[in-house]
Amino acid sequence: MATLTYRTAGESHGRALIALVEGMPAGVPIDKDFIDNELRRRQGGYGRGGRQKIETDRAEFLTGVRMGRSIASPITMMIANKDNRLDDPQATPPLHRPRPGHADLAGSVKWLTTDCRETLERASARETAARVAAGALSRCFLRQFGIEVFGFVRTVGEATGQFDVTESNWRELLKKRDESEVYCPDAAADARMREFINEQKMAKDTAGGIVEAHVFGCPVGIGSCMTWDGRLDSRIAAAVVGIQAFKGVEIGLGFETACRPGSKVHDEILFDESKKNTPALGFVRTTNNAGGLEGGMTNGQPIVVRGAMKPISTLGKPLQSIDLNTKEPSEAGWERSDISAISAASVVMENVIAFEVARAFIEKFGGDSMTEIRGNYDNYLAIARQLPL
Ligand code: EPS
Repeated sequence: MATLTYRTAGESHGRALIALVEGMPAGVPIDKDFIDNELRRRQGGYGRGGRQKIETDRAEFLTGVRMGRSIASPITMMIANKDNRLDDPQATPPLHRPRPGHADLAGSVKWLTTDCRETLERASARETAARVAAGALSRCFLRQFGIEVFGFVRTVGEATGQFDVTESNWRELLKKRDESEVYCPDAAADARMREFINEQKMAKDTAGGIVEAHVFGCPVGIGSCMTWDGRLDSRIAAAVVGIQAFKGVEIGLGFETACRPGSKVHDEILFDESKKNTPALGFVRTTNNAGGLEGGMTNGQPIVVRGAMKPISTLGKPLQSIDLNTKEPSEAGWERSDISAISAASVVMENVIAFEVARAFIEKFGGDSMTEIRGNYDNYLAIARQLPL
């Protein structure tokens, strides 16, 4: 049995993006429409640039799937780039004026060139299409165990969506999110967010924001407190900050926990016999400030994660920079870009979190096929319900 992992390949204006997923057990029904819908959602949102009008992202399965099911061999998905011009020097001219905030300066020096293009092509957030494909694929697996992920935009500028997410209202909120242009289920906040993004557009500036994701249906005990990198919160944090332009991550109450006394932070434990047959095994909390993770393990409550995305670093009114060839002052370069990609970022974050949950789930209930994993999962819950043994 292999560990569930993924790698991506591809440049923003190369032939295609590739996601290679290894360790997916045999027998997972692959919902290609769901994966393509996540790719479509990633392309959407308010404040996006011209590229998304060119592309129609779809996952083409090259390997690992037979008649709609995984067969345990590595799965390769390809997302073709219509705007594919990397080998045309006229269409992709060198860029010598690094954009503050982008990978341009550090990457050019690192790879010993003054042409930022070779760095920016891979650093571009277009690569997140491949991450979304891998994450959405992992959700085909998670769904078999009733685990679902819901992501949305919480804050843009001064506007913060005013709503609580619960296990009973999230599907309703999801409908509202899908009606919102910014992917925020609070219509009033959505309007103010659009206004803020419009203001940045007029000012030739850009906008970031805060995105949030909730994972429902995890059984108690995924992840481990035994090693730092076995902790599910550490993996989720790495996956979130690993998304282009993300600068911060919070789990549950996050930074706010540092400012409160313990009695106002920790979630008191109750037992509800009527919920004994759920993946939470009947353990109930009065609050969920821990965001579903204690000791790096799921505790049966929903996992709650927030990520902070900085504003896009390609500004219509460029910031001060230098020309790498002359070291003379110069305005930063300009490339076609977005005013805001916060809506897309919410889709990326929910999918990379899903992948980490699926990876940890397979580590715990390991098996080569869905049948074997299902048996291990059911057996674990049955034994856990009988505690003390
Ligand atoms: C993106 C595609 C890119 C950018 C954006 C995200 O396309 P292009 O550079 O051809 O316009 O719009 O990338 C960045 C924000 C970035 O900093 O590189 C996409 O598909 O998400």
